[in-house]
Amino acid sequence: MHLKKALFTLALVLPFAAQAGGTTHEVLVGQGGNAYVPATLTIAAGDSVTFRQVAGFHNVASQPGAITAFRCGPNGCDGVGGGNGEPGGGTWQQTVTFPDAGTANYLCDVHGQSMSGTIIVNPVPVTLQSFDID
Ligand SMILES: [Cu+2]
Repeated sequence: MHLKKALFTLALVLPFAAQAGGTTHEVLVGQGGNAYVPATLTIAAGDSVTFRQVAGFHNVASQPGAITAFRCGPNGCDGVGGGNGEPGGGTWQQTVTFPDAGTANYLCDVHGQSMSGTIIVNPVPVTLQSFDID
């Protein structure tokens, strides 16, 4: 009976762990000049980031070693539905999901290192609230 209770508790807890990710965050592109705001954003694995250009002529391009590779602009993202991540003007937004924990540094292909940002992806904590096996 105690084993059954433990299995039941696990079944209740795991769905909550799976739902811990999935939040969508926002980075403003070109806010206040050639900048990303916030320049450093910390999220959880499974979360997404919407890059939303408000002014200027930019894109977002992950750098080598990024935990998730992406290159996005007004025409979409490289390798996604025929889009491409070339820089452009006007207002646009693209959303990137980060399934794995790690770090993704990115910059603007037009402005280089003077316009760069970092996404820090934390692992999703798994907490077992009750565990009881005899
Ligand atoms: Cu730029």
